[in-house]
Amino acid sequence: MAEAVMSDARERAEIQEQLRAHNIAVAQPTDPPLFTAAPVSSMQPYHWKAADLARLLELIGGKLKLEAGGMRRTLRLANPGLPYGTTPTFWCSIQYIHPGEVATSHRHAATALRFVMQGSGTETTVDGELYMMRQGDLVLTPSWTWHDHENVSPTPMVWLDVLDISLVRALNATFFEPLDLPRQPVAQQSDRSFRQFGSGIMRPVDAKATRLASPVLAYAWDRAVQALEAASALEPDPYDDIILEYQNPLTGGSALPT
Ligand code: GTQ
Ligand code: FE2
Repeated sequence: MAEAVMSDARERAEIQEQLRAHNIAVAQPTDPPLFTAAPVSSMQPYHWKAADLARLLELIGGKLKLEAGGMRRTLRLANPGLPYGTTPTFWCSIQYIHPGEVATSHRHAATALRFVMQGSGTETTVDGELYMMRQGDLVLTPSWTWHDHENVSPTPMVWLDVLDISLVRALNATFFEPLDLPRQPVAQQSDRSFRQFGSGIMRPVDAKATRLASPVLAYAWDRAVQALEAASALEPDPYDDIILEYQNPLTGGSALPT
């Protein structure tokens, strides 16, 4: 409200009292403003320290079964200022998977991305395309794509999951479907999208965007490092130094729409 105290404040309070039974309200002097000059969030800065995360990952890795957590074993990074999520749009979780374990197949409206933090050798299948995840890789699971993970390496693997579930929840657009098989059939050649687009400088002549998300499911770390090393010889930005972003090779835009 523009004026701090409304001259009809007493009448407003009385009317509000009458309206309450009908689930109707009138603006009150004490209401938080409907519109703010810029976005306001109760989200708080918070630093989750690597040493704590490592210890807590070993704790859940040793004690928590995969099954009880919906076939995923994760630490969820809960922002202390929010009722839900790491940010108003994202949930970040760190996933721990033992050798031989299968995080079974499902799909959801929420889009996910994963950064492999530790270990190499988990097979992820996304909509029939199999990819072997290695440390440092970025792997995308666009909205409503089937996905499952199996650690076929001899050591545990850890990765960061970032899902836009806070956003999807705010839009009341949550959908989820489990597959009736632990792993989906592998329908296509492995690494197909990476073989098509992974060079980053060339693409198939007839390639057309069929969805908002990038057609590339896996952005390999060795390619990302090559790009960064090449760029490191350039004049640095005074604020960002050398900074590159993962792109949708068909549009040049963001790898994921959200
Ligand atoms: O790996 O599919 O951290 O569906 C949260 C939800 C991971 C996953 C999470 C998920 C997944
Ligand atoms: Fe998932």
